[in-house]
Amino acid sequence: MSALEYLGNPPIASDHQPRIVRVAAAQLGPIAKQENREQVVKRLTALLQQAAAERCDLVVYPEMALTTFFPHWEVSDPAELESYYEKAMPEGPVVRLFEEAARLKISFSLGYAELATTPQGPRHFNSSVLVGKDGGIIGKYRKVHLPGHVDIRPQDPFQNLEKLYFEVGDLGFPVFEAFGGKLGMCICNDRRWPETYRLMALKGVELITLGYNTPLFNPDQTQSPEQRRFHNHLCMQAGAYQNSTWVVGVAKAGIEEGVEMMAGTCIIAPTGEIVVQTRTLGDELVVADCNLDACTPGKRGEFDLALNRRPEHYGLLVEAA
Ligand code: CDV
Repeated sequence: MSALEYLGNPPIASDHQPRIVRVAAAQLGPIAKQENREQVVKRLTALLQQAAAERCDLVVYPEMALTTFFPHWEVSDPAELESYYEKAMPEGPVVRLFEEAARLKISFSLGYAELATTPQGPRHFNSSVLVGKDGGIIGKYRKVHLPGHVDIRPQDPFQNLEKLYFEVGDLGFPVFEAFGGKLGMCICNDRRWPETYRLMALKGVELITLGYNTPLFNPDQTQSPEQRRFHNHLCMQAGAYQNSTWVVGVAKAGIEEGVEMMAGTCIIAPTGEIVVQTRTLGDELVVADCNLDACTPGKRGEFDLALNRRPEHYGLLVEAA
């Protein structure tokens, strides 16, 4: 009996091909303010080529992978601020990343700062795209859970101005058909909220790409770096396990413009276990074969959401509390 059948699931067809996606988590070291797109795209391309040499299907890059994490700073020069956003995806040197990925027939997800031109005016989002092996965009996500503040805090060693520089994403938590399965995206602080994973799990998600830029210290919190590292993995592992999905969490690491960033890039199985993890604070690739069928025991077993969830009782529980 196979692992997929032990929970009383229907027998697996003998001609069933396991749906294995070979995933590369592409951690980035710091990106300096001075580093331009050209230079960053070179680094992304080197990781892409390494992933292709390792026969990967999908490369996952961090949140805002094209620039320094500018919400850490008050940017008073409007031209400088505008330079951090992409007005189209792809544009400029980023086109070459798309072309190289298409040439190598490798898919990727990429976080970036988006400036959308709409009839209502410019709109700013912290976004990511999932790009297919042909270089075409499969789907887009805009970060929903924006941490931080809108006011400048001169007493702090660095800022967290995401609420100032971005709007809350307006696309919900979509799930896309890819690799014979269902893929979703979320970004950084989204990983700390159970709703993020559950909303995608209700649509059957099997692999979530998740880029993050997380300082090892937070100016307004008292947690130790050890606790912050623990919480980083805790929320992603819980999200994977409780929703029977792969989670690919990819960090910006090292000291970026004086801010020490948390590394800990990892690929997490639907059991909640970390399968691979980076060891450095720089550009580094880790690879795992993610079998989407490994989501099935959980989805058909204890986390069969249709069978075992009790949403009709949750409202009553909230009122009684
Ligand atoms: N970029 C983020 O979303 N960072 C947040 C906090 C630390 C500011 C995070 O949850 O990692």
